[in-house]
Amino acid sequence: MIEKPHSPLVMSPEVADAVAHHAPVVALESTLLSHGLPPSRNLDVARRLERTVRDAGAVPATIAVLDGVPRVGLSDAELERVCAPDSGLAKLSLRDLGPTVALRGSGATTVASTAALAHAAGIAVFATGGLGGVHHPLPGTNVTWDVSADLGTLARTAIVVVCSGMKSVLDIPATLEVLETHSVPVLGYRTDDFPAFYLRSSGHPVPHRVEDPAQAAAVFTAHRAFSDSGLLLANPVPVEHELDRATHDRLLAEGLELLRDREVSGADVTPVLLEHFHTASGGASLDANEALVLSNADLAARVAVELAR
Ligand code: PSU
Ligand code: MN
Repeated sequence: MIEKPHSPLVMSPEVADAVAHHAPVVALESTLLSHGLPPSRNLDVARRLERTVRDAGAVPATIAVLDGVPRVGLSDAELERVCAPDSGLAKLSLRDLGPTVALRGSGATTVASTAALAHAAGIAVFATGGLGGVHHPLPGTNVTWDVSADLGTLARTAIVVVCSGMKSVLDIPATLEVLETHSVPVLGYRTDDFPAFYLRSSGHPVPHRVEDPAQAAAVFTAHRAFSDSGLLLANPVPVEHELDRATHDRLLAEGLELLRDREVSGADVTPVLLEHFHTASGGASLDANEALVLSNADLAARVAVELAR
């Protein structure tokens, strides 16, 4: 029998101390920094995310793999490295962690790999922008196998993921069905509609709604008595930063065409699409993306504070 090896993850002293004392901690992912935002803005957003978590009373733990070491909590120099235009960091899903550690590589972590590392470190709350999900089938086919590992990971990782739904490029009803199949509770934060990242509503209802961080924390605590799965807390983009629907629909149609023309597939789909939105919207989608991740970091910190009571 092969024994399960000791986890190679390394926590920053501040995060290790907070976890040891059951103080509130919020995990933050690095793919949205390195692959989701332009290098002109990502470092500023990274620092503001950490400040937002602190201002709400929790300790931020940004996660990435650097030189073969999964790091939970980054120094400012490490944050700069993740955000550098020439970082050359790979986008690491959960399946890439083992190879990257063993082969001494580096990379940014997605929702799947961040959730797994955060949970292994003893962190219960994680903030991101948008969850990965089920893609639409390619033209001429009626089935897709492009289903984000974010879903499978949430199905078996006890963590609260605060996000603004998923990008409208995905098949949202199909993604909600997969979450149901895996018994992942989906909570709308002060909304009855599941959000669609740049837009406050996807047109699909959420099964449950909560009004404040204490209710979200109470739901997670109750859920854990029955299941080891995660929980999705869906927080719509702040009203004043929502994209105009017509602009959104135009950018999405163009983006899908671009994916087809350039034959983009797999892990490159999300970064290519986000970049198209950011350049073609004259920065409006960038403002929306920043505003929603900051709002999610704030809410995640408040939920972490409630869980730590
Ligand atoms: N939220 C953002 N920007 C991003 C992401 C989330 O605001 O770039 C990333 C997350 O890391 C998520 C990934 O896991 O997009 C989804 O990638 P894929 O569709 O390849 O599973
Ligand atoms: Mn995919």
